[in-house]
Amino acid sequence: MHSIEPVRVSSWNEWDPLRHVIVGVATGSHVPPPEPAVNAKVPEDSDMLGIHGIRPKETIEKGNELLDNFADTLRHRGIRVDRPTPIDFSQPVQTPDFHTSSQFGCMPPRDVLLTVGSEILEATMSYRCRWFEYLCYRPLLQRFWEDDPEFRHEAAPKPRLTDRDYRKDYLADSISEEQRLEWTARKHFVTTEEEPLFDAADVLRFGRDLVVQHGFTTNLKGIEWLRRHFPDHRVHAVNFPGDPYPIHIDATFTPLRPGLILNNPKRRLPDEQRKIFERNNWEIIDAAPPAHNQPPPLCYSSVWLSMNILVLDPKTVCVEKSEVYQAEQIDRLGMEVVEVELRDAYAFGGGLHCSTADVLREGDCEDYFPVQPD
Ligand code: DAV
Repeated sequence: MHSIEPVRVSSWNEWDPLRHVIVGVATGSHVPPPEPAVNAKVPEDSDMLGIHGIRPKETIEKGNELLDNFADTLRHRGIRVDRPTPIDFSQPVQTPDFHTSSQFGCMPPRDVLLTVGSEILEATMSYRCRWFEYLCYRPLLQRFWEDDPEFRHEAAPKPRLTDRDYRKDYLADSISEEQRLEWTARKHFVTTEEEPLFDAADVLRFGRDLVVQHGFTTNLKGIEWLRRHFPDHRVHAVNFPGDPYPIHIDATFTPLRPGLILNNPKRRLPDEQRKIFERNNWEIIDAAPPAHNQPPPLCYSSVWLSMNILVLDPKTVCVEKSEVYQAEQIDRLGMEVVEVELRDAYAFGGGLHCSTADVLREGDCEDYFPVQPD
């Protein structure tokens, strides 16, 4: 069922009042088979090593229950919520260039869809198992396109994802954490510069400025592609030494409101890259520690999903219910905390920010960084 009110697409940043959002679905989610980029993200001691296939039924049911409740919480606050249509993720991905025997899921729309103003851009993605994930969002995007004459539905060039896209040294059976930290600190990531690659969840929107993480899922050509695609924006590449598995910026760097950003204290933004924030009087503070020392079972993401929060407006933030330290910190910063239980859905692809994608936030494109670096 869709409501009578026509859809309008517009969102320029991560904090203006949220009016319409997509919340992901756990149905049919798979642990994908091994492939170079996925292997690089799975820790040595992970319970996901050596298994793939559809995720256990009871975990999918629980995940969907939590995602449905999250959607209801947002609706009760007057936010319109849409959901994707899962495809059959047990199907292989076969292109002229590669084959992988099954897919991933559509719980984290943030990874795939980048909303910038009246545009929603489908990311290239950089995992083979996620090549067709955009199809889950096409029913919604087609409807938005019918409704909103200003809406620009865009898709980045689909990548080839041949073996040339991935560094061979990341295929080793065993790579020490020390080695990983050394590699990631010098930006030796699993993806090469064969062709532009980016996941939408590596991008943060700050009005006229886009801040993009260079890491496993986004390469420099992907960032350059975004720069050319958004000529009216300033696009800044950032990286976060200290993260042995750098995928997606949203458990590392979390803007809360104009002038204030949480940074993962284990993955600090390098001094040189802080200048643009400092010169414009933005404060970057350490995020509170996670409440857990382990991610839940069969989860790709780290315990730092604690800071993967969803800002509803500059005074209101959704925080995962068990993340008590993160909630305390938000409270101390003078913002209202909306508790949302989602931990048992983390395994499907992330937390509160990952599992959503903006359709409409109030407000216009503003310049938050009038003083640019030299
Ligand atoms: O810390 O594992 C998770 C980000 C998911 N979108 C991490 C990053």
